[in-house]
Amino acid sequence: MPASNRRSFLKSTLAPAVVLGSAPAVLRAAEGKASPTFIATWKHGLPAVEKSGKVLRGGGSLMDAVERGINVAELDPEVTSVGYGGLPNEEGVMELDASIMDGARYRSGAVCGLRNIRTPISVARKVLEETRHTTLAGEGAFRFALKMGFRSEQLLTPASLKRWEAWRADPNRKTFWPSEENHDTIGLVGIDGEGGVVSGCSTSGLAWKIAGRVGDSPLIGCGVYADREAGAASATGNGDVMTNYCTSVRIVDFMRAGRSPQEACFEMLRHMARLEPATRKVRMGVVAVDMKGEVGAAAMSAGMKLEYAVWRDGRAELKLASTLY
Ligand code: SD4
Repeated sequence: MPASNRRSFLKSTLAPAVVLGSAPAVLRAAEGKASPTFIATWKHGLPAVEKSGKVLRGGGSLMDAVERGINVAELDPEVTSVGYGGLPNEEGVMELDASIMDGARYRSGAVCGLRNIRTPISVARKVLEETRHTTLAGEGAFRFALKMGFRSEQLLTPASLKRWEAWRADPNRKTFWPSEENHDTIGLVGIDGEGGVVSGCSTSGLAWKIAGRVGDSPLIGCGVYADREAGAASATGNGDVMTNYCTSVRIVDFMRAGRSPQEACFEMLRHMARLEPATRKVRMGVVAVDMKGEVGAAAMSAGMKLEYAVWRDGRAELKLASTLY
């Protein structure tokens, strides 16, 4: 049956479902298409995926949807690990990392150590769209952002400044000489059901990090990866550890080999724990989506309590990821 006839046949046989508002998903499934799906890390992922869903439904592209979803967390001063209102490095300066990968085109854009710009994911996207580079860092990334029309703004809120001052004043404060644990990046991955797949990530990095430190979030294959043949993944947690395992690309490769997103997330964490048992105690979590719109999320240890948000068919919900240990 030609596709157009098939569509009208399905529409007529599924008429009651149309009334209930669930027909689009049913129709898509019957036509072998996945429903657009977004999954994002942490509680702040919930308003982010809601925004992504709205943008896609409003006619935006998948790249628009992922970027603008992440912008919600970046611009929220209450989210102290991403964009405006994040926690600074040990010198009291905010240095932001972000990346976005379009798995349909195998193209990505990233910024590292970006200062004074509230929406680093949007700058990362500009790197992808407007240049032939993949990654810009530090001062050059900032000047590029200005050329692209972004405004130079203060990133510290009075609350984040106060927290930095309290940390500095504490003679027993923990530092990254050599190790400290804190976290909470936004990683947001999605498919549009039309073959598009995107992974994006944005963070202020680990609080009180050494100036100039770059985490896993802006590194393609680590913080993000997307591949139209398999799906997409993103990571959150201790980037100094996760970078060594190229977390996201490995999850995508596990999906390519036939694992479900959930199995692929666990397989990745198991792989790390087997190679280096000490990683079992490290805070890290991962999320993934495959091209069918199945999702997965997992954290290494029960101590992490990784919440994640899923958007599908116009509904978003917050869930708690399963843990390996
Ligand atoms: C980093 N992975 O800079 C980031 C921090 C993070 O959840 O994800 N926190 O290492």
